[in-house]
Parts: sequence; C-alpha cells; structure tokens
Amino acid sequence: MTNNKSVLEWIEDKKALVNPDKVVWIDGSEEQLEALRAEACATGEIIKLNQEKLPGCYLHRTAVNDVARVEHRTFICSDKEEDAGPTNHWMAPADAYKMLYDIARGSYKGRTMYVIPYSMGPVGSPFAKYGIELTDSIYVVLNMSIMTRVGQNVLDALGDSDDWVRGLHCKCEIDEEKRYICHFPQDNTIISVNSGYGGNVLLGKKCFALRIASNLGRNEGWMAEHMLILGLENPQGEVKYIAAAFPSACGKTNLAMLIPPELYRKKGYKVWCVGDDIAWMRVGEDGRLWAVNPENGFFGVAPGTNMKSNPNALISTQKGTIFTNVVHNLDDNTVWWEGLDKNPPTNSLNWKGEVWNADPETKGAHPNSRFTAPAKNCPCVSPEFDSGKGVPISAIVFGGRRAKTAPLVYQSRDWENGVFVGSIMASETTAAATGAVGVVRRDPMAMLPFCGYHMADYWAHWLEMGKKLGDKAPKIFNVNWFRLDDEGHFIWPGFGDNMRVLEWIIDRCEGKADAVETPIGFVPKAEDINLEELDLSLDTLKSLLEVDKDLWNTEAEGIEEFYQKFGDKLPEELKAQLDGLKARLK
Ligand code: OXD
Ligand code: MN
Repeated sequence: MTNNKSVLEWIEDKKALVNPDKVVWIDGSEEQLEALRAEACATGEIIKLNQEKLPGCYLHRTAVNDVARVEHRTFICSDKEEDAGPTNHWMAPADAYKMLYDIARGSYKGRTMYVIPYSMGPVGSPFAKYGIELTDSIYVVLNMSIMTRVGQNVLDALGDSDDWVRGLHCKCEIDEEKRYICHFPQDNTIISVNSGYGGNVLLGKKCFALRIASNLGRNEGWMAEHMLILGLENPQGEVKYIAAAFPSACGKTNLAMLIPPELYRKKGYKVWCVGDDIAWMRVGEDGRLWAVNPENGFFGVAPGTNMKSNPNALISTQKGTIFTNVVHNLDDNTVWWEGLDKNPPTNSLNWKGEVWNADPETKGAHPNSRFTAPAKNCPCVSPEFDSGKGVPISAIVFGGRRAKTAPLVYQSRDWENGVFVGSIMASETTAAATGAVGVVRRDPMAMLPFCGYHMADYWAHWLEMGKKLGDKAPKIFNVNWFRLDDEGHFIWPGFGDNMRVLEWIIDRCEGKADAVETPIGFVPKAEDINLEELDLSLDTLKSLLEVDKDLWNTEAEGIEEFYQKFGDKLPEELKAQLDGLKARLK
C-alpha cells in the first residue's frame, strides 16, 4: 500500500519484535471492515446487536480490570525529566523502550498484526497529521475506523514523508501490573501495552491528538487543546465559533451538541457541533485563530445520556456505533445504561456479561461505559466538519465545577489575563454535590492528564500565541454552570439554557454587550442575560454573578500554592497576574 521507507522499515522492525502470524493492512474499505466485524463476532470479541433497531451497531466488553484511562501508568518519556514537568509521570526513554520491548516481545504470536494508517484532521488539510497504529485487536481497528480517517488515502497523502506518528499497541495479557501508556515526544512514538480499553489504546485520541500533538504544536507554533468546538448561528445566518475546555465530567459533549431553548429556536438560532473533545488551532492567513477537530467520531460516556440530557448524542449512537461495557438487553438484543430511561431491561446481562435482570442493587452498565459513534450521525454536525481550513474562533471558554467561588460567567481582562484564568481552572470533587464545598482539583486548561510537556512551558506557549494573534486574539471567558444553593441544589438550569450565556459571550466579542468590572474580570449586567421563559429571578441571577472577595482571597492562596509546584519555570506574566488579582481583591 506504500513505498514509504520510514513506514516499511519501522513496521519490519516491530514485526521482528512482536512476531505476528500475519500482517493485515487496513485500507479503509467497507468490505474489509465488514469481514473484520464478522471475524470478531465469531470469536465473541464483539456482539452484533439488533440490526433493525441499531443498524451497524455492536457491543464489546473489556476485561473487568481494564475499564478506564490509567493516569498513574501514563508516562512522558522525554530525554530530560524536567521537560515532562511536575504534572506528568516520567521515565527515561532508554529504560522505557527496554521495558516495553521486553513486555511486547513475541506478544503477537498466533495473532494478526493490523496496520492502521490514519489521519488526525481532514486528509490533506494543512492541519492534518498522520499516524500508523499497529495493533493486535480488531476492536481497536473498528474503533479507530470511527474515531479517525483511516485507509489508503492517508498513505497517499503521507507520500515519502518521515513526518508521522508511530504507534504500537499490544494487548498482551491485559495485566494491570504491566500496563503502560508511554509517549516519546522526541521520536513521535507511542507504545501502549496490556490494555484493551479505548482511552489507552485508540492511540489517535489522547495519546497523539493531545500529548504528542501538544509537543508538535509547541515546536511548530500551534495549539493542541482539550476543547469542544461549536458554531452558534444567529437568525441572520451568521455563525460564530467557540472553543471550550472543561475537565472530564463537566458536560463538554452536552455543550458541544446543545439544543437552544424553544424561544431561541423560534427566532432561528442554531448550534452546530464541530467537535466534542479536541481542538487543533493555528493562526490563519487573516491573523485570526482557526480550529479543526482532528477526530472523526465521538467516544462518549454512555450513562446519563438520554433524550433530555443530550438528544443529539443519543441519536448519534443509533447506527454504526460500538458500545463498550453497557447492559445487553436480551429481549430485543439492544443496549441500555443507567440514565437512558426508567426501564432497565429485566432480561439482561450487565457490563461484565453476568445475568443482571435490572437488579436494583448493582449498576448494569459500567459508570465509564462508552459509545463510539461516527460524527456524521450527529443531527447538528457542522457543515464545516470536514473543512480543511477549519473554523475561526471568536471566543475561548474555560470552566469547571465550583459550588460557590466562580460566577456563572466572566470575561478575562485580556489574553494574558485569560491565560491566567485557564491556568487556575479547577473543579471540586463530588462532595460538592451534597452541598459541602468539595476538594479543589486544579486542572489547567483541562490539560492536566494530557499536556505532553512541562505545564509551565505550555503556559509560556499560550502567552506566545497571544503575542502572535495580537488584537485578533479570541476573547477568553470562564463559565460555571454548577453553583449550588444552601441546600445543595444547582441554581442555574444548565443544558440548553447555557445558550443564554453563550449569547452574552458572542455579544461581548462583537462589542454589543456591556459588563461590570470586578477584581477577577468582567461579569455581565444581570439585565443583559436573557431570562425570557425561564423560571429564574433577576435577583437569583445577580447572586450567580456575584464575586465574593473572601472566597477569592482564599482562592488566591490556593493558586499561589499551586503555582509553587512550577518553580522558576512559571512565566513572569502569570506571577504578575496573580499579584494583580491579589491587589484588586484588597
Ligand atoms: C475523555 C476524557 O474520555 O477526557 O474524553 O476523559
Ligand atoms: Mn476528553
């Protein structure tokens, strides 16, 4: 399929290491994928679901010890430990290669090596980056074929180039004690052993599109971010794009596929989903920041997804989807998960494949059970989804889950202050849900587990990007949908009503809305957030926009303590931002 020497030599080398019975190149054709699905059904690796109700859909169960990403076994193997920074695990490259090769050696014996050429980003786009993943798992092949663009056209676009990311995945024995997800930024290489779970083995996603790509972006002058991208269309048909970063479990997929409240829909507002997890962003010829979603599908959390919380996500899963670790409804050969509806199937198997029958004492689906769905299935997928030139970003939005401290929305003073706002992003642990203020976990730009180099250098890169963008830089905001009242109830309705906040954000970008200056930035005048057809008083909204100086003084102490981790590497600009905040809080 290719004459590319760097590709052929690397594959020969890895073949000699893992010793497969045969090698199969994935060409991206439907015939080949269909044959692989049949083979995986025959071995029980996947289960074909009811093809009338769920055409093209399958169910897979992982090993019970292999159900989530493993941050404590994820390593950045840069030459110098200092380059991985205090927020990553590090291993010396030579030691890591030796250990991984010892684990991988001979592990494909009796198995097939699948060679997956894939593209992150539309093939041929200036944003696109190519990779090859070797795997001994058909499940990985089928998932990669949904999540990325796979096949011959990728090799054609790559040509003779050596500029591609090497990925080796070996299932081995799924031994937790020997599970490693290692990244070698200096070699553009990823090696993953002893796992079969999505986030650890679909190497295009977190491993390439964030950890390796954040390094590429730093070296090449662009940004790889853990962000959704959405387009907001107004009644005049103009679309403005927003990129937003939230830590896991803060509703990124829901916001990316938001359905505006009826009053907005009637006026002609629409939201378009460009991506729900990752954004690659570059300065365009016009000086603005342009973004693509490098992925081609959604790897979403199933529990809680339903026709109310996110109809667009649920509809996306109704064809061509792989479900992992959900309930198998044996009555009609479909799937179920907690929060889908109120009718758990009484004749069913749980995520482990054990008889479950809607047992109220145990969960049927794993809390991290997933769907892998093609982006094209999404009813609100952006017409620009496949655009090689990307979409221009007007606003960057950070957010987290805070019971009290952060207001519903505020705008940073400028780019530099916005980088500060991103760097101090935090969420509270679930204790917050019961009313107590939970433990604060800092997750700068939602990149804590995904930044492939020293976090302080990453902030310096953000500051550098701001200099390049100058007055064309997107405006930077922070939102918090999760303020609680004294009884521990959410005050803001969230979901589709978040549209009301997005509207203010876009109005601010266009100079159409006023704001009130506070020590942390600019908050809306309460009257400027549209509360029509919403059961929320102006006074309540005012309380949501309050900035409490005592809480922020405590917050400033927490930030100072967090910043100490980064020592001398912390950019002066951020130190100055913290000092500025403290002075304004006096
Ligand atoms: C994800 C995550 O799976 O951020 O996207 O954990
Ligand atoms: Mn994510």
